[in-house]
Amino acid sequence: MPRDDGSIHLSDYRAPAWRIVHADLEFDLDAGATEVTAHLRLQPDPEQPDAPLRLDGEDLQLLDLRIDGAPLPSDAYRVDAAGLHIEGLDGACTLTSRVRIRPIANMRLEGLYASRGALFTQCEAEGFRRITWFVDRPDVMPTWRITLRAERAQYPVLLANGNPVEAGDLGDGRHFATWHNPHPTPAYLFAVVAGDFGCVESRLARADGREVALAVWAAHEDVPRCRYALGAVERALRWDEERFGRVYDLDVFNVVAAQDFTMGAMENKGLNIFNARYVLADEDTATDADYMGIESVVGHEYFHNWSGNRVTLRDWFQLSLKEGLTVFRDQEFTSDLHSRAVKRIEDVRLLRARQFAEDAGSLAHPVRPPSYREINNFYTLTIYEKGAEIVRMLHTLLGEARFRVGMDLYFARNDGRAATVEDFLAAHAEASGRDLSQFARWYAQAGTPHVEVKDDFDADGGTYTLEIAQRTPPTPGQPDKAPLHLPLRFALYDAEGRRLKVDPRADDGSGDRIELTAARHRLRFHGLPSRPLPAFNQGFCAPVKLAYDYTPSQLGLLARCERDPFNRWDALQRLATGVLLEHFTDAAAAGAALLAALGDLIDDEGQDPAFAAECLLLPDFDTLAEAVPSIDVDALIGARNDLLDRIALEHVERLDRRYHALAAAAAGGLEPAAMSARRLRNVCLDLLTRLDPGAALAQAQFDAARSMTDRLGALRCLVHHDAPGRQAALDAFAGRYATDPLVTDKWIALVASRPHPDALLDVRDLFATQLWTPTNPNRVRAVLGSLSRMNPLAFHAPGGEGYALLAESLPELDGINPQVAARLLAGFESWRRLAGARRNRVEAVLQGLEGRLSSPDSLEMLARLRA
Ligand code: 0A1
Ligand code: ZN
Repeated sequence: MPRDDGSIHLSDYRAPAWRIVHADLEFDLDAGATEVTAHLRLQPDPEQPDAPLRLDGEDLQLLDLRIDGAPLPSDAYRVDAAGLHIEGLDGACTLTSRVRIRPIANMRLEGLYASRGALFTQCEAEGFRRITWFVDRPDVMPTWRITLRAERAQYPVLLANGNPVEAGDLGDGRHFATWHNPHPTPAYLFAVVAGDFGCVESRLARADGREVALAVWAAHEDVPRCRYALGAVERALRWDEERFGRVYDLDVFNVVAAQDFTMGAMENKGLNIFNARYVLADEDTATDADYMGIESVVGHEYFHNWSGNRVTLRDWFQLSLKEGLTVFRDQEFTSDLHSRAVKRIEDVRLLRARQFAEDAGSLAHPVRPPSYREINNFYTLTIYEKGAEIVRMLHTLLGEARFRVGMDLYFARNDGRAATVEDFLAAHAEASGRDLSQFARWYAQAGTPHVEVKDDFDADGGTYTLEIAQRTPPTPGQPDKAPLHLPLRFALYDAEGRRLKVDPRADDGSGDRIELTAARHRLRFHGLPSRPLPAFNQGFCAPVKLAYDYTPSQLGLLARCERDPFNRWDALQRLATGVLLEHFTDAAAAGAALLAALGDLIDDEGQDPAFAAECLLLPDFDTLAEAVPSIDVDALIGARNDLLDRIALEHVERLDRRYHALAAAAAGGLEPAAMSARRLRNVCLDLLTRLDPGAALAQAQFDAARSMTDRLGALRCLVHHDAPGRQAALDAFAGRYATDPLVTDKWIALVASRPHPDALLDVRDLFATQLWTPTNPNRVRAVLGSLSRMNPLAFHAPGGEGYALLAESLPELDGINPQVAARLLAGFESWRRLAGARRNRVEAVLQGLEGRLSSPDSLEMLARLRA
């Protein structure tokens, strides 16, 4: 229950006074007015015998209310803003309610809503209460029977959770379908879909010998683009059986693509609903990155069937219990199927650019927040990505075999239950015999830990000492932090880059890894012939900022000799960051070391081209902004551009040679070698276009492109480097894909992220066209998300025009879809560290929003930003 100020606290948790053991729902579907009849079998908690029944409901028109079939007189219940209250019930009973809802008027895309002539639901986190009266919390888990009735012509396909039971004709052009979900499932996983869809389908034998029918549904014209997603479901199902021993538990698994969807996708039991951008793909419309994204999101939602659905959450404070764990599982899925090194680099890039910024800004919160006002605001990078890093650390601490035993125990013990972070840690502690009580602090403490390493070498005795200190900075509401339990891998190299065998007598080193638990640790190694070169945090096994005073030449050596590919990449990122932020005393030597290392990589045909591409990409603006105490926008953007120009100038011939040499490999299809080649080729093209005002190469690639990766890569170069052919290419692209909203989003995102002050004018122009559809979250993100997150130059325009542009649109968007508006507001999360007048300008803009936003989502965000 919320406190008087509207906040909800973990420490206030109480078990539900009434449980719903079975829900039997009937829907008479119609976009204008849908009637929902709910028969709920209710059971009181014996420990709270006199508690009244309270049901959640929002925007419901109540038509009828009965207990055990008898109408409830109007003085026997009360409806207020908090819900429907019924007092005086003396025990288990069946409550039947009938309500009317209006899907067509539902712009928030929560509950039952209409999209392109079809009907969809979205119930996580608290959308089910917009469908019918219910105890809408994750620890209430009935089994379900769902009957859908609708006009056959408009809604020939009727899908719901669970297995299909019965379907038939009702006369008068109407038909019905009944579904049964035998697994105890909370309301946030409820789903129905009705519409005119086609599908691709296949059947797979499950590991337990039973068969499952898989289907991916979409609007008829999009069905040919569903094949790849179906293959991804098949791969995910097999992988979860093999790697985690998790077997699917229904006869069917359905995925449906929706063009209007707020988030990426939703793991409803047996009926996943996806944002169309994570389903639809073919060579003409999807980039390689889109394909990878689809496979990963399909995996993520599928894996939730165990981590989230079979074992669900006791309350929303435990959100990372399902999300962090499931991100870890989807990361492992991608790593097992593709390049582990490249996947790790991509994930750490995201973590550093976005999660570290979140953890250092006004919106910082622990992976398990102690309180919230609007849970929708906590679907964050901290809950998802940092949550996954915590699970990854556990995996590192325990090792794959013991981790798997712990996971098996967790699933076995909590199957059909609503679990907590404590249940998760208890299973791992018991299976491994490890004490995880200090490790649990990771869930409670916000902020990115800083680990600082200093060393000393005593040449006489050959003794090398590492002093390791950890510290977590203050975050809102948490001024003081305690030391965390974290694994830190390390290695020592000699001056030629040979790995040194670590002295087995090292004081508390276990060879190549230590576990930090205290604020300070000292490690000592004996018998070393000369001062070694240390390397730390291989594979980024702990999500920390690690400081060690490397020289440029040491980083150059590490970039060549480190055994761990992630750390080779990281050495170059450190070198580049040091050059960009002028950290090195010998700036010339640092620049030269970086250029030499990158030159070698461009030429190195033995290396995975995708890895080389990752090394050539400098740390992005957000990552750099996170590495400095005060954000001087112009200086960061300027330094990045200068260095990119230098790299291009220095290596123009190499880049050109490699670009052409990769052409044959890049002409392939979706095989890894072809994807890798296209990745490096497009990075080369971007650097080369910096030096070529005519952008002939980019123009040629655009004209000849056979894949979306190459077409969009070339268009990006033309647009972002202001090539003469820019407008013609944009028009050609727009014309070719005018009827495809997902591809249209891509070119809009390019326009809105063009690093030029005029991007603001272009966005304003877009607002005035039919392309601006504020009810479609993908389109809003393509325009305003790209501007605020992908275009620091225009967003941080010195006069504050970018801030104003975003802020101006928020009141209208907030009235349509509060979640979308609140997420856009988070684009201001680092405002307090902006240097110069920019900080004041954001402050003024935020102040100007006071009184103009109305949703709890946006109000909570604004309050936290301004606190
Ligand atoms: N559980 C989903 C994320 C999600 C959350 C809220 C949504 O609606 C507002 C939709 C999806 C996932 O992790 O994929
Ligand atoms: Zn998820």
